[in-house]
Amino acid sequence: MDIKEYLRAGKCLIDTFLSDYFSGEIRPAVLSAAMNYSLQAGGKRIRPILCLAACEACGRNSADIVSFASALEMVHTYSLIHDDLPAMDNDDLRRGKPTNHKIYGEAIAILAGDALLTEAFSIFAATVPGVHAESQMAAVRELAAASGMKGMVAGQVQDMLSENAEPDEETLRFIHRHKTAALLSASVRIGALLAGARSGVFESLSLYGDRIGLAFQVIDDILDIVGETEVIGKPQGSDERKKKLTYPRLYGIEKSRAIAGGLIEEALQSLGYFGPEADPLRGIASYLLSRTH
Ligand code: GRG
Repeated sequence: MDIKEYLRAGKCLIDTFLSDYFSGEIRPAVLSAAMNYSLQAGGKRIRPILCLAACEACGRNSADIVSFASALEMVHTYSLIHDDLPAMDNDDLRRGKPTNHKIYGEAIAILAGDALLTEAFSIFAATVPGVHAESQMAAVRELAAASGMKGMVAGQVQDMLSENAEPDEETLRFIHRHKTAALLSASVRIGALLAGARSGVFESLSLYGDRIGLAFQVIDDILDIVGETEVIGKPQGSDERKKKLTYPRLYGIEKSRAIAGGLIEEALQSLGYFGPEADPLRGIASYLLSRTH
C-alpha cells in the first residue's frame, strides 16, 4: 500500500474536522485565534491517524470515529503549547512557527491549552451512532490515563526533574513511556476499543502501540541531534543544550538507532495475526523509522 497517500488522506480528514469544529463563533475571539493557531500549525496528525488505522485493523469503518481521533490531536496540541511555555521548555519555535505564547502571551497560551484538553473530553463524551456506551467509557478512561497523572503529565514532570541529572536507564524509560508513548499507544488502543475489538486483538494492538510509542521518542531524540532545524521545525540540538536525558546521551546515536529499529520490528511482529486490514499500521511503523520530522 502507498503509506504516504494514506497519511496524506488521514491528515486531510483530521484537518477538515478540526477546522470545521473550531470555525464557529467562540468568545472571546482571542481564545479561538490561539487554539486555531496551534491546531493549524501543520502537525503530522500521527495520533489520530493511528486511531483510525487501529479501528480499520479491527474491520470497522473509521469514518465513524473521526471526532474521537481529532480529539486526540487536540490533547496533543495542548501538550505542545504548555510544553513550550517559559515555565517548561521555554521554546520560541514549534512546527517552524513562533510558539503560541510568543504570539498570544503566556496567559492566553495556558488557557488555550486548557480549553483544548477540556473540549477533547467533551468530544469523547458525545454520543456517536454505532459506538457502544461501554466501549466509549473505556475510551474515556484510556484518554484520561494517557494524558494525566498516570501518563503524559507524569512523564513531563519527571522530564523536568531529570534535566542535568546523571543518565539513568530506568528514569529514561519512565519519561519516554509516559511523556510520549502513553498518548501514542492510547491512540491505537482507543481506535481498537471504539471498533469493539475482542480481547486477543486488543492485546496485540496494545503491544503494537507500546512499541511504536517508545520508538517514536527514541527517533525524536535522534532527530534532535541529526535533523535540520528547518525540517524538524524546532532548533536542532535543543535537548543537548537543556541537558535532557535522552537515548543518544545514554547510548550514542548508533545504538539508539538499533534500539528504535528493534522496537519497530517488535511492533510489526505483534501484527502477525492480522491480514491486509492492518497494512496501514504496518506502513505507519515503517514510516516512523524513516521519518525526518
Ligand atoms: C505539558 C503535560 C504536558 C506534556 C508535554 C508532548 C510533551 C509532553 C512534550 C513535547 C515535547 C516533545 C518534543 C516531545 C517529544 C515527542 C513529541 C511529542 C514530539 C512532537 O510530536 P509530533 O512529532 O509533532 O507528532 P507534530 O508537530 O507532527 O504534531
